[in-house]
Amino acid sequence: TKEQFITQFKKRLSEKYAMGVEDASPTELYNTLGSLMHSAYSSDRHHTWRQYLLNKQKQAYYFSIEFLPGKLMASNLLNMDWLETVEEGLAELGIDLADLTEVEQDMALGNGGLGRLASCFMDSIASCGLPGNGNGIRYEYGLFKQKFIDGHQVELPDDWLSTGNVWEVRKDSKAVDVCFYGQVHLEEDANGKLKPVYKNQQVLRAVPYDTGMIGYKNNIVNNMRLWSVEIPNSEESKYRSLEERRTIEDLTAVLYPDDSNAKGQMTRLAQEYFFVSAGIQSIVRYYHTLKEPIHRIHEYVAIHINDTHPALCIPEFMRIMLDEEGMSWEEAWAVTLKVMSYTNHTIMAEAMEKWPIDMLKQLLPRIYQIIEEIDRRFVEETELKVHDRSIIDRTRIINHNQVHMAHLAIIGSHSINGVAKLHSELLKTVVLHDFYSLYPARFNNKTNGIAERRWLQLANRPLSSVLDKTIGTSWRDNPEDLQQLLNYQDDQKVLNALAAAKRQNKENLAALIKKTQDITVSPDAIFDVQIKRLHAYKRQLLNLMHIIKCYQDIKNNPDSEFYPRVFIFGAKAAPSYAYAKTIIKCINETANLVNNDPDVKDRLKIVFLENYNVSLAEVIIPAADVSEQISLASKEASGTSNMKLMLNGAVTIATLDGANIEIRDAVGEENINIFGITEQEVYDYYESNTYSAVSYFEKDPVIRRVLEAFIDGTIPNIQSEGREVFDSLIRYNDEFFVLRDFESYVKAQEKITECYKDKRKWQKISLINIANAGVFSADETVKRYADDIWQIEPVTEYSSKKG
Ligand code: H2P
Repeated sequence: TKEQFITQFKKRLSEKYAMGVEDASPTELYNTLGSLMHSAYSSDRHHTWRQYLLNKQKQAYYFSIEFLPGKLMASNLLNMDWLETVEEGLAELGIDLADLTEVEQDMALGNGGLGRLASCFMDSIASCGLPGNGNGIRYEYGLFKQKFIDGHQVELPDDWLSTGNVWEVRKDSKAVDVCFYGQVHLEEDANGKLKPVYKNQQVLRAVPYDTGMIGYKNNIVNNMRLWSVEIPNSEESKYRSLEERRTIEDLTAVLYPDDSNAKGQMTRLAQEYFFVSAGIQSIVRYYHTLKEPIHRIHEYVAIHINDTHPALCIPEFMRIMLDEEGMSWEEAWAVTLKVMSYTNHTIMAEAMEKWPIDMLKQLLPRIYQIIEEIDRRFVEETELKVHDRSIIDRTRIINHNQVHMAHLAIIGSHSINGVAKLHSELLKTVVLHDFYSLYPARFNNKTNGIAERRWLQLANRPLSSVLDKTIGTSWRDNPEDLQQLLNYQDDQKVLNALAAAKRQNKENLAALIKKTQDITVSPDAIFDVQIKRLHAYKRQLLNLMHIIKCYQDIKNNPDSEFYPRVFIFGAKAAPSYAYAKTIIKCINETANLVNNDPDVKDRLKIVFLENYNVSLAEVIIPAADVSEQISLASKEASGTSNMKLMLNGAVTIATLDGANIEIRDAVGEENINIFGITEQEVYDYYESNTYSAVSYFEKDPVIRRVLEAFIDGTIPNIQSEGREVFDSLIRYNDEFFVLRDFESYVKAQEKITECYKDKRKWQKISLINIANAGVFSADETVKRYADDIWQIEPVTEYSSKKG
């Protein structure tokens, strides 16, 4: 109860800081609340773990190089069912919970959709009562903090642990050794079995930090285990200087070390092996406590390889089965295949990791031997199956002096899934077609989903309360119940209430924009939002070109009618991705020009919010009117901001790409704005080689005028950047068909403005989007993973067994 909470809170504050509420700072109050919550859910964590153990329940382990949970306090409170009590209790003490949650630093151990998906899955897995855990790296520094200086992106370190982390628990007793380098050869042991003998290995200690993943009001607390590197006591004397020690500690210092040089690449590869090896060792150690024979491990353990970064799970698991558990190759391979599954998240070639053989051999000699043997057997087996030998060259793991991680992941997994229907289809028909012809049964689709608790219940409380009043509260447990809102699509009272909630969120964002960027925007304007990693294929440039066109229209005809719009961007560019940084600079300089031009009369505003992250997304998304999902068809595997924005009532403008197609199917053609060429047309262009960007430049005066603004001084301070963009389109033939889609994009944008003017029509479309977003709940997605891929089952009768 509220009273109990107040008593406990004061007691804890006094014990921890010897203070009363009046004297405590927000940080001290935050830590007090965090520690109180931590003690409360730790017993559930213990019970959950015991229950899995007693039931010998099969568990899934989600291996991911990225996790992007954002802040945990509010979402933990919600899931513990403490939110209202704590809010009210604190209010009684004169404390605003929002001031405390502000204190928490975003846990940003990821850079985009991939890591955020992993965290949505953690929330959903626990909320569905499923036995599933995360396994990753505890980076000392999260994704860089983005600053804009003179319009350029500057990267500052994200020292997120500097203020402590109330959620994690260091588990020294669960540390394991991970070995690198050295030499290895195989020797026969007394039983005639070949065993590896190592020399000169570097031994490092992997220490786990566990964070409870709390299920929604179900007392289930799973685990996200993140590994940190240390020098083992036995090795201390080898690293005497601070510098030597630092090189070791660097292993888990940063996410995505700069891999433009060999040292950075080596660190990256070492990171991948580090968390894979530590994770698998701890899984196998736990398995032994079940006292089941090792050849049945697949009945108790499922390991998921999230993108290619953890693909070394396959040879590492083989190593342990062969060298430590004494299995034959055939036995070990049979269980490995049953344990492993792999998700592909992109068709962009750059993300299909390949490692030079020499590097792998040097860093991980035994693992390389195992990969060689997997490859040799794959070739041998495939030769018997296929007539066309070229297929072997295209699919084998080791080729042209490189190790292909995606090939390794596919060959060693029983399931390979894409993340939206179109994406999974393209994997089968184009990108991984050869593999599909070899292993058709392994391929399947699992369309991404989002944790609607965070993205609606927590992020958008005004809308949540309208929903409660209109359709009751069942949607909070079962997002599909949002469908009931469809009964109110012509109810002006409900439409008004939804519009008022949107207004409140827009005012909130406008205040944030004023505070952080000192730009005044009017909540009466259309808030048009594009938030995602900065990447050429995601085409922030197409958005910018449209903005420039709007600006030029206003300049040519200052008194013409122009419906006010605020274009809002949030995006980080990878530090070594020069072109993405160029686009940032161009957007920022255009913003400077447009926002300060008196002719514009505030009808057009551009806001590029610095340091886009989960917390910022939680403010932007509820306030959005328009959701920009404008990647070149075929290139965006799924997208998840598209789902979050729709859920919050934004109307989508989209190409037929990724999950946009499924959003269209859910809301109907009339309630989404589709434009641009299809994936088939994209492939036709590739095949016929007939795309000519310059012809659009020559034919279309609007395109010409917009592009000239990049190089003729119209947009100041972008002499080199403007030229670079211009050249990418005209000299290098516009890799992502921006000019091809420009005209239809502009038309779709004009349609949006017309529609927005008709308030009632817009509100109805917005309602239809909210009502149909339930199908994108990550709860449903993880249930499909659980049933089809991992074969894990929810805890049964947990509460009754508890205690
Ligand atoms: C990626 C894909 C997205 C997908 C996401 C999760 C790699 O994320 O590109 O299309 O939705 O994984 O599966 P992102 O681009 O946001 O970094």
